[in-house]
Amino acid sequence: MFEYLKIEERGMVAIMTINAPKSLNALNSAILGEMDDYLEEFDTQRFRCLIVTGEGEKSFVAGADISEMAPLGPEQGKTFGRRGAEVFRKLETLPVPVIAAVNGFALGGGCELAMACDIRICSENAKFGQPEVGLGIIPGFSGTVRLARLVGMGMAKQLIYTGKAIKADEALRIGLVNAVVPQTELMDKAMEIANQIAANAPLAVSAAKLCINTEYDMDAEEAIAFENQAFGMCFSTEDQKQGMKAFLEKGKCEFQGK
Ligand code: CO8
Repeated sequence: MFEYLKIEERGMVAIMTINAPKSLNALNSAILGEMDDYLEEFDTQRFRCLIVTGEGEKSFVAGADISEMAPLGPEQGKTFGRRGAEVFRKLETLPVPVIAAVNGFALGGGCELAMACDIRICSENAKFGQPEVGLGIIPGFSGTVRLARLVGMGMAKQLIYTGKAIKADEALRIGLVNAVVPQTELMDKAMEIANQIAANAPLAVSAAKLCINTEYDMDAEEAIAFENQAFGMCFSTEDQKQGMKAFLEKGKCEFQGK
């Protein structure tokens, strides 16, 4: 059982809610530790998608815990940053897709958490930003790495250097989120996408995630070869046989993940 995480299971979809609304779900070491434990034990056979959200209607995650960071020295700061970065990397490399359902503030470490997810959707009241330089630090949970990759170098630099937050519609415009919906529809929308993913062949979805993540850092030749390897692997699965058979027989396939 967790103190700061609420875990819900809806069919083949798991929902992880960060539950520290008094501090707007700010991430302290304890929360990061629980997230790490949860991801370490995550059952990728049973679940085909994970949704990450924050408790309440005000905040997804309002950053790393400033009260915990305030007294840190350089080595401790580095350790804290590494802790968050490692947990977020686990999310990014989880074999199943992760959807961030951003239900309010996604600032600092909250924006970085959302960016470690595969897909981001948000409510109309969401606000995104990297306000760290206003606190004398830089984004330390891989925000300088992922923001530029998602929205381009120019916009990433503006957001990080100014520390100014942007609203949901602007986040949509620059490609930081995939969709904006009313707060009351946020989880339904997240579940809709999650169920669409869950209906597909899980080994293929997982291979696609691995390919997209890995090939990003490769040159074109290497990336094409990597994809080809994974493509070949798909033909060793039962899902490929059943999926194509069902298509040819005009039926529907219930993928087994084999
Ligand atoms: N850390 C700790 N406590 C927080 C945080 C936070 N990031 N955000 C909010 N809280 C607390 C407030 O202190 C307040 O507590 P209390 O009730 O005890 O006074 C409570 O949550 C409610 O917050 P507010 O009263 O401030 O609510 P408002 O609606 O007035 O404002 C804001 C909401 C605008 C979100 C405001 O709370 C805010 O600006 N929060 C801080 C946002 C921020 O700067 N986030 C970035 C933090 S730095 C970071 O994330 C770095 C990540 C990389 C770390 C690298 C490691 C070295």
